[in-house]
Amino acid sequence: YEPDTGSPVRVNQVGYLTEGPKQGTLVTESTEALPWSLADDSGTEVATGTTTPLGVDPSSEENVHAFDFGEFTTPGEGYTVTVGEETSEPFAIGDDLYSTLRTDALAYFYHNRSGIEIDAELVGEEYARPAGHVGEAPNQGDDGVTCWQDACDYTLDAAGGWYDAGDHGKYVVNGGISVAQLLSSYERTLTTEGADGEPLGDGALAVPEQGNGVPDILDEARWQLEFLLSMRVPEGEEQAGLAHHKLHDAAWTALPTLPHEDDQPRELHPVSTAATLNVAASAAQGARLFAEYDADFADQLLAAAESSYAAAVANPELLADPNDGVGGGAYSDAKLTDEFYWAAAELFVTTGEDTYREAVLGSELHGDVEGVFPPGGFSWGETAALGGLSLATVPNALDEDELAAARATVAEAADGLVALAGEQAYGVPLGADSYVWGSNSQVLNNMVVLATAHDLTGESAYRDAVLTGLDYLLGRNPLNLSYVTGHGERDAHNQHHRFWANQLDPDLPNPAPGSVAGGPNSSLEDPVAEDLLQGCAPAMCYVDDIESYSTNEITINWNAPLAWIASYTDDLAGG
Ligand code: 9MR
Repeated sequence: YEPDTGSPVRVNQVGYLTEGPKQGTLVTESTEALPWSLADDSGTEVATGTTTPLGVDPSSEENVHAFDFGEFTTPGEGYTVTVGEETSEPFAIGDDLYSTLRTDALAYFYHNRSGIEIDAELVGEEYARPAGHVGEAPNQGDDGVTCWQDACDYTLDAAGGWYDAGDHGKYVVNGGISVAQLLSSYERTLTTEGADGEPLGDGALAVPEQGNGVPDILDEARWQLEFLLSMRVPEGEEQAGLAHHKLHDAAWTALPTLPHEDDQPRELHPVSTAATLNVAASAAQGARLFAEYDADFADQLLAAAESSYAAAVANPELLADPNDGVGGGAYSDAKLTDEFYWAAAELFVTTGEDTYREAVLGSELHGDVEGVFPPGGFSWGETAALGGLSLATVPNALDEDELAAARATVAEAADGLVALAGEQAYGVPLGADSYVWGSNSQVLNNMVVLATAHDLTGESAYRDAVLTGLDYLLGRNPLNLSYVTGHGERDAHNQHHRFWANQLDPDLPNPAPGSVAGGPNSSLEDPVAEDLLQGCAPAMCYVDDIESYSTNEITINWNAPLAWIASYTDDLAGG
């Protein structure tokens, strides 16, 4: 299998901000510097320079050069870079390049709601579909779900929430980080000068709650927060206060299967400390953001956060079984210091209470830069960063020195990531050894750390590393591919999804615009990847095939940081 990588001249296929860095990568056998030429859409040469040979890039195992046209600052569309006989994909230079990406990335969540009809008036005929898992045959409803293997004798009403990904499972551990990152996208607009709340506000997004006086991004977040609350064991039961880890089908369904066509039994899987802490953390954050709009809901969130946290402290080692992966992902996680840190931090920011202060300051992670911000990126299983970022950005009861230290931790982590990105031929803040399942979200989460450092300090090096990270995701990469559907000339559009399955059934749509693929995964963890990608260089272990779930799935916890970053980038440009 030889991937079609198109032109060896690699650029961000969406475009470069007028005053931002503008770099590309050339794949060539040559070890000598080569002349490059930038042309506008009429083909007129507008800038020239020479490439910088970089040698063999470990992420692609190819010989590459970099080129830099950052000094060119004339907005326009249809620019191309040519080296010798080879010409890049076209791209724009300008400031209003990323507002559509923000809206599209956020639309992903409504599209993937469970328990509600997806309305043609909001998404268009192509993407409209009946409600899933509301108990209409052949569906079972998530409103009266019972425990797997009869492990409990109660039922839960766990309707609603978002489907995880290509499958129809609903998982608390990646549900928590996803909703937290939407909440943070919004919270950033309250705490950061120059961040614009309007594109997230009431009427800004295509959601059914438009016009209710609440910012649409909070409406979207609430859809998931209500689900997370509903995954808690009922009052009066022995395990009350703890949250079930996940709810999903008894067996994996075939592709394609629309949500309302799923005929599998739906089952609640056991409680876990990690799930309980995800509820605690995200509900604590939600409580402070909803206070202004719905005090009762905010109170309910805070009470749930506090009792969940207490239940987790009392039951600190209830781990999800790594082998519980039939019909749904396992999402098992054996290290919970980070979830404890995150939940304590959010509760502290919201309440200022000493218990949480002590838990934060006393955590072995507090002040441990790489512990809180792993250089390979934070994720659903490494969540301390979410707490670290909130402590540094949201007004809270830390004293001046403690706050300065929390901020310094973010800056120090970002310094490491700037250096890391600077070492990569493709400018991406991810090392060649870090291409794991969902690598694009590891990149995005590193970009969130960088962007936050930029928000806090105004240092342009942080901003530049965010933007070169975006370049990587949108086409300046070894596969010459934009990993975001509908954005860029050569885009990923066959991601693993049970409804957006055009590759298998021409009557079904491709993924909606703004869906980010998991990305290269050097571990080859599905049959298609194993078959096609043996021996691949890390950043080339990817195939845009619907069956390659380990390289090409889409999920809420990958689209959430995309939405955060699109929002940051659009604000940066004043868009
Ligand atoms: O994102 C998850 C990744 O970190 C794990 O390595 C992988 C294997 O356990 O699972 C990923 O999550 C998938 C989940 O298990 C099932 N639904 C789709 C998720 C994204 O691929």
